[in-house]
Amino acid sequence: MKHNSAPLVGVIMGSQSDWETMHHGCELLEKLAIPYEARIVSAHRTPDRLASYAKSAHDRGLKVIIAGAGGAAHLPGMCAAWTSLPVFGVPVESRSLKGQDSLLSIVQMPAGVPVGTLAIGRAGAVNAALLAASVLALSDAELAKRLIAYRETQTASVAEVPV
Ligand code: RP5
Repeated sequence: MKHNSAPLVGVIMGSQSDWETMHHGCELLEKLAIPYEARIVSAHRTPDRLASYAKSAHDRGLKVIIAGAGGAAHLPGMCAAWTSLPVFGVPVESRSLKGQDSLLSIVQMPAGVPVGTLAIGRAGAVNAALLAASVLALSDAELAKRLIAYRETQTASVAEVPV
């Protein structure tokens, strides 16, 4: 992690294989100078690690959790079951069902335990980071400026004429 300050965003994923997707969000958090941590936490293979991560997240100073998983993607939902911090879920594209299984596993939470579900794959990872930034920017004026600048740069980078 490039930032020395305590992490504000926890980026968790079910497997090392999810990093290929989740690193896109982490790169954006770094670009916006948001302190974060990235951890492998599996709802199925390391359930105790998940419980302890989610239950301690608030007291450790995290403000937002981004959880990415594929297939039977229970990580975001089970994380949300253990914490009342905002949880954004990123459906990782699975080999067999192209991430539709991941999406449906994450999005259909029962009323009372919310997960903000993003798009499948890289777009979801990037937008989860941007949503985390928006949440943090509500109480951080400097970050709000960086977020606006990011959007302005993005707008300016779109050519009018295709080549
Ligand atoms: C899920 O199973 C992970 O989130 C990952 O997307 C998927 C496959 O995991 P690996 O078999 O690649 O470790 O738990």
